[in-house]
Amino acid sequence: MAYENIIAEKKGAVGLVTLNRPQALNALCAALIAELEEALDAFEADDEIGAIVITGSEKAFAAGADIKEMKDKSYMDVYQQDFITKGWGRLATCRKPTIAAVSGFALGGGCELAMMADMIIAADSAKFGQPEITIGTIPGSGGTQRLTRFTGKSMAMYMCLTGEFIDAETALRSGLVAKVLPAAELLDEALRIAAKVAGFSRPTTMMCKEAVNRAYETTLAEGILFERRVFHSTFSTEDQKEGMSAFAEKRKPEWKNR
Ligand code: DAK
Repeated sequence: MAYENIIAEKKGAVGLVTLNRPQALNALCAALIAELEEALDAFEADDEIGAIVITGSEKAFAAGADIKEMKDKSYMDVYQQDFITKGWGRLATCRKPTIAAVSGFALGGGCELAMMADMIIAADSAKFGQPEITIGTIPGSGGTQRLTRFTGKSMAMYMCLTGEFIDAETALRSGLVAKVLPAAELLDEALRIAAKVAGFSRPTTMMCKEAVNRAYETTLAEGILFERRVFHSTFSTEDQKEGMSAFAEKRKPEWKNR
């Protein structure tokens, strides 16, 4: 798959997307988002792929939406075109498990893109921020909502109202990222985690992420009920029988993805 603003490649059962617009710190221009949507569609449709990693460069995961591309648009331009909506949420709608591996800047739309992944792992150099306030606007791709759910109100308000960045350790403490590593180890670790997830029963990983994501959409009682029903439904799969039998027989399970 040849693209201009990203690199999409397969690493075994893992689909790897590398944002690749170094001259603009991976600013998320419309062409990049269109390519990202296409690459994610392709990995979602590919039976060989069981998990997806999205990463950037060492200096920047992504420094946000492309400010130069949007600075002169009028309200009517952005409202009538539903500006930069198409493709922007694609990562959040992936059914296969996704990991954002963040090194350097993850700002504005870059931070929002990372938060659409199922988990974020970060290099110790990572800097997360929602600096839209400093350019006269507010987060537009979920920053006020997802960040608040990750970190709670105070940290989200601090980041959105001051535009100041937080470092990787603060992001870890705040629940925004799952793990922090030296930059040189980031991609290998992201690929290791993704390969591990891709090595489990595919339908079960999809059900599992659906259940976790439900926690963001519903009440506790409804979420628990949803989880219970999905848990019950795993007993209709061949892989639940295989997984539990393999445990009892002291052998490794052979997943059928059915
Ligand atoms: N857009 C365009 N170009 C950018 C950019 C950006 N966001 N960030 C960096 N660049 C470009 C710089 O202009 C510069 O280009 P040249 O001057 O060399 O041509 C090049 O990348 C290198 O940047 P710097 O020279 O500035 O590098 P520094 O190391 O000095 O500074 C920095 C790094 C990341 C601190 C700085 O570049 C910076 O502050 N960048 C802007 C960060 C920012 O404000 N991001 C938020 C943008 S607003 C929505 C979806 C998404 C969004 C909204 C709605 N919908 C779905 C509706 C998102 C909005 C945003 O993200």
